[in-house]
Amino acid sequence: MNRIAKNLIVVATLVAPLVAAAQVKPEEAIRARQSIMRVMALNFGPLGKMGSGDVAMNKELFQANAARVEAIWAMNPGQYFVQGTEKPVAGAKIASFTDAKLEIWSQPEEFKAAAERATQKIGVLTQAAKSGDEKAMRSAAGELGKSCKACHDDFRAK
Ligand code: ASC
Repeated sequence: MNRIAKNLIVVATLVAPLVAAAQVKPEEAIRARQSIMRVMALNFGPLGKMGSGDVAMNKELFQANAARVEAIWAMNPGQYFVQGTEKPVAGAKIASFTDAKLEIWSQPEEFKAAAERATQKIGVLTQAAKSGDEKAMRSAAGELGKSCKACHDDFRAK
């Protein structure tokens, strides 16, 4: 089987349980992933700063934001990187840009692995937040931030 066929199967497997998302229009899919990631950034931002020590630890804020990060990630932004959304939609009121790199579609296994690493780090963050152990909380936020950055470096345009 050639590489393109293989990649298509991987993409199909990724989106198989997500038929509803696959049926949204490209414009809506781009909008959906951008919206989810924007809300993700709003909630992760303070966690990253508490993790690095740039701002003082506020346990309640940390725990609230960590719970939101888990819930937002459960919206599975990856499902909106469907075929046909590699380019912005010309003339669209929304989705007039996308920072998605073509590597998302040419290296779907790597993209999926990066998403799974984030899922794993979010699991650690959730546990740390629940434990209330400040050192574990800071470390988990730092580790998640690294996985955000690594995926953005590979799959998001600068
Ligand atoms: C954020 C944000 C990102 C990541 C990344 C982590 O808050 O908007 O893209 O964290 O900067 O290194």
